[in-house]
Parts: sequence; structure tokens; C-alpha cells
Amino acid sequence: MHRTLASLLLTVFLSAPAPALADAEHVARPDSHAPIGVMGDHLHHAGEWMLSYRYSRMNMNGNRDDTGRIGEGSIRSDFGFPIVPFDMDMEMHMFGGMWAPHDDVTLMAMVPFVRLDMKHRTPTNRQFTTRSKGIGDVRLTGLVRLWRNEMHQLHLNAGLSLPTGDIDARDDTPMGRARLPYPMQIGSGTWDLLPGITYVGRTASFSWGGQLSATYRTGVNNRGYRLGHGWASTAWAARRWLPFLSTSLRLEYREWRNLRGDDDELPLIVETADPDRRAGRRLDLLAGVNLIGTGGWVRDHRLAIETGFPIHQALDGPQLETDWRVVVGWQRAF
Ligand SMILES: [Cu+2]
Repeated sequence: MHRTLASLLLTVFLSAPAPALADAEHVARPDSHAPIGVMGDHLHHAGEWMLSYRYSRMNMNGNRDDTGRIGEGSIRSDFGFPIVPFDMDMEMHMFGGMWAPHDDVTLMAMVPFVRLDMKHRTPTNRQFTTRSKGIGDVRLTGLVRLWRNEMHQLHLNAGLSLPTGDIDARDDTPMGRARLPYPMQIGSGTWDLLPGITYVGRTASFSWGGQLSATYRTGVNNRGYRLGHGWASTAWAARRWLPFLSTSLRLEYREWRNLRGDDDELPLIVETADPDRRAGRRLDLLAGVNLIGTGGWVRDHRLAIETGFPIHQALDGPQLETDWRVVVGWQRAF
């Protein structure tokens, strides 16, 4: 009897997660998640799962070549593109799920619904708008912890983007119903590798972190091109002001290449159809707020917003320039 009880207690003791650490970890802080614009910033405890929803919007207004603005007249006369896009809105609803099979491994899936619209002007000053929407490229990511101590944590992000998004979006234009140019397509059409590495650190009222990530396109899609590879680095710092509220500042630098190959159904009458005018680099400054419910029915619900704008932008233009973006998100772990 005593031996049975002893072995039972021993089994419980050995199989239970280290309670002190687990409890300390589970004092949910608003800033135990990165600013909402960062993906794959945190792991979960074994057996825990999380649902999330993000709404994001980005506005691009006016054109740029290298670092300077460029007018519509110059795009027509100097570059020979009669049709000029002057405004684009990108809207995304992204549903996410996370689940941890192990304390050091979290799996993540993200399903985006994308909506794009682009306004153009013709040489006779007529305006028209093209639209596309649909399910985007689904992403599957494994987060693998490399190292941690009381203050610092480091993990790998191993992501894969599936070619689920449409690359044959069409809409009505003054030239008839036509396939839309590259930035109006919903997906990449290729299997893309998304490797990355993430670091986060924290003290009682501060937290900070950084992430390096890349998008590596494999092969060529069935339209005969692949989008450019890209990489990004971001760093943030957050301050917890109240048990349920933190604010953050973040810098994000990204760089992306031109296309390889081209879609031969796209006539070169507009800059967005030129596979050699897609590359660029950008440094964004973003400010965010994270909230977490600490009691009642909102307990453990997270709500966050992050918004920002480029402070440096250089494009292989002419190309539409980014003006601002915003992400609002909800997260709940179970
Ligand atoms: Cu999560």
C-alpha cells in the first residue's frame, strides 16, 4: 500500500511540469506577446493551444522611384507606362491557431483572407479600380525553442507557405476583362520557405525582442514566374504600465527582390506588370498597445493594436509607395 502510494507520488512528481517555473510563466503579462504585427514570437506550454484573429490594413498612395516621389506625367513620358496606379488598399483577415505538443515545440497555422483594390488613371484622365479577393497562402510554422533562462529566450521559426492563394485573379479594366498584375494577385503560386530566428527578453516591467526572417520561393508557379525572395529584421521594446496594459515601439526593416520570369499574359502598359519593378526596401516605425484581460469573463483574452509608417523607403520604381499600416488582433490561449 505504502509502496503503491510512493510510486504514485513519484510518478506524479516526475511527470508534473516544474510548478514554480510554469506558474511564473503563466502570470500572463500583456507584453509576454510581441507587438501584434510580429508573427511567431512566442511558444506555448505543452498541451496549450491558442486561437487568434488579426485584421490588417495597408495603404499605398502615390508613386516613388528610389527614395523620391514621382508624378504621373513622368511615369507616362519617362517610363512609357500609359496606365498609372495611384492608390492601393490591402486588407487582410487572418485566422490563426497554435498548439504545443511539447514545452519546446509549438505548431502554428495561419489562414489569411485577402482583399485588394487598386485605383488607376488612364492618359485621358479616366479613373478605374480593379479588385481581387480570396483565401491567401496558408502558412504552417513550427517554433522550436533553442535556449532559455530567467530573462532570455531564443527560438527557431520554421515556416512553409502553401500555394493556396489565387494567381489568376481577373477583373474588368478599360481594356476588357483581364488578368491582374502581380501585386493584385492573392498568392505567390509557389511553395515558399519561411525560416527565422526570434529572441525575446524581459524584466519586471520591460520586455524586448528581435526577429530575423526570410521568404525563400522555391520553383516557379504555373504562370511561369516566381515572386522575389525577401528578408526582414525587426526589433521592439515594450513597457508594462499596468498589469493589463503595455505599450511598444518597433522598427522593422525589410528588403525584397524582383520577380524571376514573368506572366506573359500581362501587357507592359502599367508599372505593376513589370517583373523588374517590384523590388524595394523599407524601414517602418510602429507603435503598439497590448491588453490582456486579468479577471472576469475577459480573463486571458488578449487585444492588441499596432500601427506605423515607413521612415525610409527605396523602390525599384516607379512603384506605389507604402504610407501606413495597422493591425488589430485578438488572441486567446486555452
Ligand atoms: Cu500563441
